[in-house]
Amino acid sequence: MSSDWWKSAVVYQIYPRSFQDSDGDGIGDLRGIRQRLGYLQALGVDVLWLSPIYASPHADNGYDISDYRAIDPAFGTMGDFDALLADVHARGMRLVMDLVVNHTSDEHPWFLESRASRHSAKRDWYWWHAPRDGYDLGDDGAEPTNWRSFFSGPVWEPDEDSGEYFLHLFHKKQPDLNWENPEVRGAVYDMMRWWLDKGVDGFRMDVINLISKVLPLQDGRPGAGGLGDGFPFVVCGPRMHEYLQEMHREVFEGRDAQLITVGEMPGVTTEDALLVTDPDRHELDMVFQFEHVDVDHGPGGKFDVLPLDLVRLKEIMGRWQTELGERGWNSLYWDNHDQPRIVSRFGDDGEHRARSAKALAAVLHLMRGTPYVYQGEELGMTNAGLESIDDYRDVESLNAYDELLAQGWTEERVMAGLKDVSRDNARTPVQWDATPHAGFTTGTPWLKVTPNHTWLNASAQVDDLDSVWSFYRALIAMRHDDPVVAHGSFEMLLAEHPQIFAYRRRLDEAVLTVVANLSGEPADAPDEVVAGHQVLRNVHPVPDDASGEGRQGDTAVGESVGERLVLQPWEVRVLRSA
Ligand code: TEU
Repeated sequence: MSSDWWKSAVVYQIYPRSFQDSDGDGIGDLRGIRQRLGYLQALGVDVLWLSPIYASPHADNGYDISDYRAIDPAFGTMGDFDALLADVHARGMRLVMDLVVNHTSDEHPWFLESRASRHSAKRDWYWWHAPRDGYDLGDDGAEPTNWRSFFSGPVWEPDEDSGEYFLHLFHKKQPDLNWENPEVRGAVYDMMRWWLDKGVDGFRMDVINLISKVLPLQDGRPGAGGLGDGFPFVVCGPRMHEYLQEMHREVFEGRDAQLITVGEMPGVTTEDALLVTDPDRHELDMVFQFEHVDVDHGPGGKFDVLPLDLVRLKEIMGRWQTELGERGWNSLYWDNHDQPRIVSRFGDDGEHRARSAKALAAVLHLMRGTPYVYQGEELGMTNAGLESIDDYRDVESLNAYDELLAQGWTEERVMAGLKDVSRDNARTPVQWDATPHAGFTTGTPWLKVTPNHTWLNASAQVDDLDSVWSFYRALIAMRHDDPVVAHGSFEMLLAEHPQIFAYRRRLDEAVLTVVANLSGEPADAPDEVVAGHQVLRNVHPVPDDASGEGRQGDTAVGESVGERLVLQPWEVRVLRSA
């Protein structure tokens, strides 16, 4: 096994709460995941990443952890976990844990002890600060800095008992750990070794680029609602690389060849990502950057949604390909549990749902980097279409609803924003079949199942060679089987074309060309992009067209392509030569 095996691997993200329920309580669980391993193996994915399954009060669906070494009862027991890990390994796949160590739950014993008194031995494990000079605790403007939390409101929460504030970049039930304190780092590394000793195969590290803060803490530029922007003082802070290198030494050294590590890094630049992923620097294998999914954020923030600017999207994705180049390594993703569904976002979830899902999948999967498939993406699952605020569950959405109304947005505008980009769009239960709760649960699902599950579901797709699922399976197989996909160089084509996303990969003599029409109108592809034989396409050739190949599956091979190509709406072709 080479030490960069993950360059030809595909990761599948499971959001356990919404994947498969086995006991009828409406919440997915570990036994449910075990029941579906055959499905995942058939899809061909190599690695499973589980969103957090640790003990948690679930203020943020498990991203608020109260015990890093226990399984939350909603998901099962440690026995269930051990059985799952053994089953995953027996099927030749690997299992990656979510590591959430920028913050803990406020119910974690570390925080309880820290909070107990100003003189607690663990006081310095979190960020405690007195009110601003001249102010009393709880006064307007008394917070130590003016920063806005990712989940609305100030990042500082007053603690009456000790008369100080604690820092939480996310929810007030997610206090930030103080990584400046070496005891904190030691405790985290110890916990990580404990999981690796159990046999897990790596970590996806939640907001790991926020662990080093610029000192002293200082006010940010004021924005909407009177709060300031703390982002510049917490993103990729001064000690981040030092911490990641220390973590590597303390936790991964000697066993990193078998592992996969990916850092979630909002706001990361290509320069920092290159430093993190340069193998000689011993930090992480890859990072999740956000630029390509922030492309539709308007001046009013993520709920102020802009139409897709394809040229800009290509500029971003092409730049990440080029800048990480041969030295660094990209993670490739459209969907995750924080993002709306890609087919509803950049595709067409109406008439051309399947075709646009396939085109977007091909564009992503054949780039240089490790692709991540988020549960249901392989079916072309759509946004949730929730109509009432009462149907939403996500804390970010619920807080934003209150905040934006208070800022003067109309109810209609807020609800439209949530419908487009709420995190709940990705969190609806996986659509396994056409039965009442989509085969997800026999009870009442914690979040509504999307009504289109009656026809959009796994059981309708797995045996259909033309399905979105089969197309994903073909793309995953290409990464395994064709070295140009895993290792080839990248060159963007037609950068300024307003409809077509096209690029070329090269390895030795092999040339792979991807040309996709990411629009609902036909598009003319210039001759320069048309070369080689077709290895994948998402549109049926008509029986008597020039190719003479007749009707065949979307995974058609060997069709030769003429001089000039008019791509149908959302058509993608993948061509290969040598
Ligand atoms: O997300 C971090 C992050 O910066 C964003 O994705 C954020 O959740 C939101 O979408 C901003 O609009 C990670 C986890 O993936 C997310 O689920 C957690 O809520 C968050 O960290 C806190 O742990």
